[in-house]
Amino acid sequence: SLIDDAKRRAAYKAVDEYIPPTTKVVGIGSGSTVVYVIERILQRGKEANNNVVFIPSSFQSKELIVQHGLTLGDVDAYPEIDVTIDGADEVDEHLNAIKGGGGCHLREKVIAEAAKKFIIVADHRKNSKVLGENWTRGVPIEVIPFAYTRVIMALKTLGCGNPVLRMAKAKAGPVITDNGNFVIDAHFGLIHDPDDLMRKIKMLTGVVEVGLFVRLAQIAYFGNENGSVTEKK
Ligand code: DER
Repeated sequence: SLIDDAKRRAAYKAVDEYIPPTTKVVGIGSGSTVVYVIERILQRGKEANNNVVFIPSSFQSKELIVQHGLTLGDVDAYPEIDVTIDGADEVDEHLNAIKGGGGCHLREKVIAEAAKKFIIVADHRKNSKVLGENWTRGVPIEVIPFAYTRVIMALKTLGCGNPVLRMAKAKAGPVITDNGNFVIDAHFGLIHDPDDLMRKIKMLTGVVEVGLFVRLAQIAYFGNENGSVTEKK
C-alpha cells in the first residue's frame, strides 16, 4: 500500500544514513515501521551484520531479531547503544513524539535514552507541527493495574478529557503490556508543552511510563506518498 511504501522508504533511509559498517550495537523499536528497518538491515547480508548486536524494545522486536537470525543482545549487557531506530505515533516540529500506540513505550524509552543516536521513522501521517494535531487516540500511559482507577481520576484533574483503559481486541479484558501492566489512553487535545505534561503525568502514583518522548530524537524521517522522504531535525 502507499502507506507501507512510505514507511519502508523512511526506514530504509534511516538504516542507510545511521547504521554505518562500524556500528556495533543497534536498538530496535516496536510497531509496523521497524519491520522495514529489519528488512533493510537484512539486505546488507550476513557479513555486515555478523558483528552487530541488536537490542529489543518489546517481545515483538525480540521476535523480529531472533526470527531473522540477527544477534540478540540485552540492555543489561549493552547499556550503551550506538543507534536506536523506532517508530512513533506523532512527531511535532521540535522532534517531541507521542509513542505507545503499540503499548511498548516503556522499554522503547529505555533503549531510546540508552542510544547515542535515536532516530524516528514513520509515514507522513505522523508528521505534525503540534502533538495532538493528527494523533487523536490520546497519550499512552503505562500504569500498574492496582492503581489504574486512581490514575484515571488524577488524569481528569490534569484536564484530560476522557482517560480510558485500553481494552484488548483478541483477548477479553484490558491490554497487558510486556511488563505486566495496563495502558491508559489520555486525551489532552493539542499539546503545546509536552515536557510539562510528561512530568505532571509521571508524578501520578501508579504511573510507570508516559508515551511522550521529549527531545530524545536527533532526527525523524517521514515517508511521503509521492515517494519522497521528509527529514525533520
Ligand atoms: O508503540 C510505539 O511507540 C510504536 O513505535 C508505534 O506507535 C509506531 O507504530 P507504527 O510503526 O506501527 O506506526
